[in-house]
Amino acid sequence: MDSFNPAKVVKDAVEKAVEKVADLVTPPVPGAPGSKPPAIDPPTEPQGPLPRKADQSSPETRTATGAETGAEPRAREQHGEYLTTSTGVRLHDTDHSLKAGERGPTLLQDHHLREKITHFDHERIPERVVHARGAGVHGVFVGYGNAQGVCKAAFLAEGVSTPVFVRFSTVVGSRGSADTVRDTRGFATKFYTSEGNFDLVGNNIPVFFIQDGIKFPDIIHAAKPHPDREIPQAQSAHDTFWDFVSLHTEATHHVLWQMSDRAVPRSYRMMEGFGVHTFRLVNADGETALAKFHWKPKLGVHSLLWEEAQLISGVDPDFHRRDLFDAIEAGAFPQWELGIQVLPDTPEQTFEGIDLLDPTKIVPEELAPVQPIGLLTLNRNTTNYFAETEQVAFHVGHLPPGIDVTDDPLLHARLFSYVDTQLSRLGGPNFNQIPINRPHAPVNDMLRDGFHQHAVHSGVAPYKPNSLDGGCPFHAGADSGAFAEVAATVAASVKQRRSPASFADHFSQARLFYLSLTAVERDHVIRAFTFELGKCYERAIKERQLRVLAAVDTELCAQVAAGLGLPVPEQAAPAPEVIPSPALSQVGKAWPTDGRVVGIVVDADDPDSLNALHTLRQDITSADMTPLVIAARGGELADGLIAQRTFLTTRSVEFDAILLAAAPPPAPDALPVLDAKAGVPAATVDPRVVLMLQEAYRHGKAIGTWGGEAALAEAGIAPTAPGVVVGDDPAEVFTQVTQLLTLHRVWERFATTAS
Ligand code: HDE
Repeated sequence: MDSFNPAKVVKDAVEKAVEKVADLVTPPVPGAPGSKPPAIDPPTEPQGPLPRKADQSSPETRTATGAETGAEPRAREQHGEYLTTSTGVRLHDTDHSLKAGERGPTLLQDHHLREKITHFDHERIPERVVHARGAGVHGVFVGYGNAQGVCKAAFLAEGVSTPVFVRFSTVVGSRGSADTVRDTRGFATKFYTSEGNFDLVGNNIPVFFIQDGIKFPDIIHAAKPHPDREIPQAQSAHDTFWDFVSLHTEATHHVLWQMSDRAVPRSYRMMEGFGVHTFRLVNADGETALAKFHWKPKLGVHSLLWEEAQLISGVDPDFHRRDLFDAIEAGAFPQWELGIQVLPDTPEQTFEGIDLLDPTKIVPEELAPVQPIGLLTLNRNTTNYFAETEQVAFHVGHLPPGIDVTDDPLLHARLFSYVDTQLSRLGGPNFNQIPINRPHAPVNDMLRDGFHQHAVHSGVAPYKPNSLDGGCPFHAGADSGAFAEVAATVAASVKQRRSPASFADHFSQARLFYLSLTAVERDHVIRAFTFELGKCYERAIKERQLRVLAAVDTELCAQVAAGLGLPVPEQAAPAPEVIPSPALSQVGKAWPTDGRVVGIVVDADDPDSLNALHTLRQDITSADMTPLVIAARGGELADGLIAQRTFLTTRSVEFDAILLAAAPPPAPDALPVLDAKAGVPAATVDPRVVLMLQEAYRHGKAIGTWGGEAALAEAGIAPTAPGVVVGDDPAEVFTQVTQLLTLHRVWERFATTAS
């Protein structure tokens, strides 16, 4: 690897990309539905469509064959002042069908009615069979240039800026399921490189359930809702899932991750991403190396607590989407460094005894450091969810010259699946011509016709060899940017349905992961197993899974067994010796706080508590965080000061930290009959505020106050408790709370049971 200076390389290119959005007027609180607030009276004057919001973008206006059109991005949006049919004929009425008289039957000749209803009937396309629930945004990737020694891909060259589209997702749930369920998250990136699209279709967990793609339908059928009743939705806490994984022990390492905090991220912005498989990199001299891809979030890796995740599923099922869109709208652009672990391309394809073709194994960072090779900045929201996020089609076979696949059997099944699935999902073979999928490199294929063909191909000879079209298109040589498969040796072998013996180790890395966690994180794993198995009906399945846990760690097994009220099974063989990898723990480091949400509780009737708020809100916004004022009632509380939340509408789980400007007395609606949350006993302070503080405290969140000590007292929180800041000056209190936020949670508050 060449030496490099990320700060220097990125400075120009990212600032240049971000400059493009400098005209963004950051609204005080993100989330406005449109670019202009509506008037109360219905509009009467015809006008063209309003401009889109400043934070929004859409795919570049490329042709279906990748050429620049020079057209404005809005050229693809609807335009004109009047309602038309889909063929541009103006309409004078879309509210009444054409009938034989006011009270008569509807006429078959009403072609506008038929067009409108027929189109509506076909608005839905099949949701993704896995990863149906997702959120996509636009961004830019800038290469540091230091990877060129091992990889010739042009987008990794120093300072090269490449547009990207990223889609985050959950795996198990349907398109309308909640965001904060316990699940693996997808992290799929489409790089529109000058050499064609590169799709890095990864997850936020570095290992997978299965070693061979032929088992994918089995694990997914087991994880999806039971086929008879179609429940539970978006959950692994049910019998079929645990039935499968307890029998199929190669899933154990992934299951350990899924029962850890990684499976309930605080935000998409705070997740790592992993390519999972080992890829093969090629440099300009044709030399090869093996590599694993990592995305490292600049904000660190942080998670929700399980209770928070459950509450949020009800309070705000769109929590992760909203968080991503709001952060981008507020200008707190999330960033990740792309990193690679570079490993020698030896004939055995192992590293330090780890089989690199086994996707249930990691290479600990302590053995092979992750070297940053570029920076991803997500800076634009989508303009239309369906056109962009629903229609984006990733494929692990979209590879630029310089990046090739290895013989990982999981990867090979994926190379088949991703095109195949688009044929039914996107309705035909031309899905790469949909705007969000169009490459930014010239397309000169000989694929022709098919449903929804957008290209208008010229010539008469879409075959090779030909002379009628002048022999075009020509093959490219490696020196003219062709993708050429690495001539890797395939050992002469016997055709068989078998895995190598090295794939048989199912427990050592599961144990390595568990032992790499801090005590509080291990506790969360224990509770997650107890919760999920506790939701299973069949005792035999729980007992079988306990046997698997015994092979991972006796303490883990014993604690889960105790929670389930079941006997602790004998350990069949001594637990494998492993060396923990501290890099796998999330706890203990300080990180930036951009995009965090700070709730400020005020007394709407106490002008003193409102005075300092204008400056405080400004301070919070300047720190790239979002302040939300919480009061007994909505609307304007003082001059220009709006309450974004009320005690009725909010819950502690919306906030990363809570500031108390007062101890507001019970509001008129503080009655359980009007708001069930008001059932918390309280005397002088609104019970919803007391509940909010108790939850925030229990969830290890920072709490700061100047003037709200009485509320702390009613919530039973000592002013000297860890992570509680009491002062006179709001700015000073906020500064200290920010310090606490850098650690994500006040970890001292958690008593642990794991050793
Ligand atoms: Fe996928 N996967 N997958 N997968 N996957 C899909 O493709 C599949 C696997 C991943 O935001 C599908 O377009 C098979 C591993 C992500 O649009 C489908 C196997 C990893 C996304 C498919 C795997 C992933 C998908 C469904 C076993 C992490 C969402 C719709 C061999 C490295 C992409 C679609 C998006 C989506 C098949 C295993 C990640 C059916 C057969 C391992 C992030 O083609």
